[in-house]
Amino acid sequence: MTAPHDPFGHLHDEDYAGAYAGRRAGHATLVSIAGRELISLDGPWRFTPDLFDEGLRQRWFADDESPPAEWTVPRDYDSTRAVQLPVPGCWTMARPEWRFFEGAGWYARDFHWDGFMPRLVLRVGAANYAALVFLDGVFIGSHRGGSTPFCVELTQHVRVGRNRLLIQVDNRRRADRVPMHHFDWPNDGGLYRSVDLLPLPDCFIRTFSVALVSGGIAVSVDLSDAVDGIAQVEIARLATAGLVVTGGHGETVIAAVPKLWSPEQPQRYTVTMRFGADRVTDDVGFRTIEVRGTDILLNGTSIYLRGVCVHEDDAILGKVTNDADIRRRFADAKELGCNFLRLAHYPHHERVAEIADELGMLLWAEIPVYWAIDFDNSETYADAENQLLEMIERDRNRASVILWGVGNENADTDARYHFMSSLAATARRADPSRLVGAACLINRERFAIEDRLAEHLDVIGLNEYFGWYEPDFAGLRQLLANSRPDCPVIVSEVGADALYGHRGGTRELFTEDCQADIYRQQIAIVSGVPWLRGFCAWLLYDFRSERRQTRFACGFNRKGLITEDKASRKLAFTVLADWYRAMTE
Ligand code: GCB
Repeated sequence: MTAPHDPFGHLHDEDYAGAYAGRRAGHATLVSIAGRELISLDGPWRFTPDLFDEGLRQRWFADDESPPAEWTVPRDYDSTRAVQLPVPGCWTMARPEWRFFEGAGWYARDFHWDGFMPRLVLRVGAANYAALVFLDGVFIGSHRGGSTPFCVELTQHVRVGRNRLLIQVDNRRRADRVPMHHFDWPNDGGLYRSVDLLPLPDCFIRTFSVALVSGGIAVSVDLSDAVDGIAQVEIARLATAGLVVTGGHGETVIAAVPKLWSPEQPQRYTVTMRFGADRVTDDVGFRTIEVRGTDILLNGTSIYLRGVCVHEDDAILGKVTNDADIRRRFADAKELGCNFLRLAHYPHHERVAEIADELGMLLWAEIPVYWAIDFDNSETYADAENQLLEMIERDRNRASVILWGVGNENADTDARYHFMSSLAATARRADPSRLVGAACLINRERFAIEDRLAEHLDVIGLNEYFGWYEPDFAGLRQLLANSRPDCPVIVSEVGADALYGHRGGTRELFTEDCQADIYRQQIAIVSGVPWLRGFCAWLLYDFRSERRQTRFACGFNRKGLITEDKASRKLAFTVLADWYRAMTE
């Protein structure tokens, strides 16, 4: 005899989440969308906030959608009555009462599938922070990491006709996450990048890469299944080749001499890869990036990185961005005289690197190994490494990306050393064609740019706030005099807060005058230091930060050179623009 159903069982079940910890999507399940026909699931979804995790405790995802008149037991969830929210979107920006909601949110929508292709994959552009996917009541897969895409295959469960998709997104800040619970940007929740279906043939191209190496262009392909065959590669106007695929993987070097991509001449070639019934295509630039001694060489020529950092933040849309917003970002950076952007502090939208390829801008892309990550925790490491590999997998064909950043301002402990040197080794193994860097802290005892991690990096990032957090510039002079780096150093952050329109003396904190003067003094001290190969202002736009609550900040980090509405430039913008312009004259 089976035990009668206990309607109160879920109230006492604290292991309710265990069943959904597996089937984890990650870098190995990511499918390239380059040039593919996608079925967009963007638009209105039905949203229900779930502060107490009732959705998992009570298995909301298993409910049918019968009308209340047909319910036989009471329910706490009715997706047909939920609030309509746009995807991409952040629930934190949708309603004032959800602004600080940190918990689970359920997104639901139907889609129609007519079965015109044998396989179907769901791709989520980004869900902050963790996600669980359910199709018609069946748990399909999970993901963690708030800024990288993931794919789960629906083929086994999708029906021809109507299907109901539920995605639970959980944005709780936690000590073991990446980033952990303490960071200097907003914690938006939601499906804030596009969600798509990928109709695919029986065997499909999962990923492919193309990169300039000595001797030609290295091409590789990975298929969905461990089959043998020949993939065809075409680099328009340059070369075609057959690629022998064994066990689902193929790689070769094609002898070819492409015109090089650079910020001045962002030359790209259309690369097409075919295998069986599948085809992907992408516009790819070819360039080399390397370090020699303390120099950075782009296409063999020494380059100084005239940079600015930027967050992916909008005072109205939150973490959501779009082409117009991205293009404005690049237009502002170009007017500042930049050839380089640091994408702080997590992977930005994939369109950023695509548009940077098109417009000619160099990028530093990083994962949120930020401040005091749980460096001793192997699960945290696995999460960070997966985010790194997903970012590399997504953007590996982007010429604009020259550096993978593996962390920011992490105290030099043994645990951090092991954690981050492993990340650096992983980045190098996964992608030998780019530089690896991190924004480091300085050795405060010897007051020098020294970090044990440096031996694993190509470039040291130096975050320094002399003039602001450390008012005396003598410290900066001393630091530079004490340091003998044997690899290039980039000032990866420098700046000061200023409220737009607040004017005063050059020592009056939070005035535009003070911010501008700090840049003037910084420039006078750092210019001419031979091993400093770049300067990255913190940062292009003011951004939301609940850590900042003075009368000047009002919930914003005001170190932008431009206001949070991306409209008004502060005095410091011109100071930096003049310096960058003088460098190129
Ligand atoms: C830093 C952090 C950055 C902060 C910035 C600040 O060093 O890397 O994320 O926002 O300082 O404004 O204090």
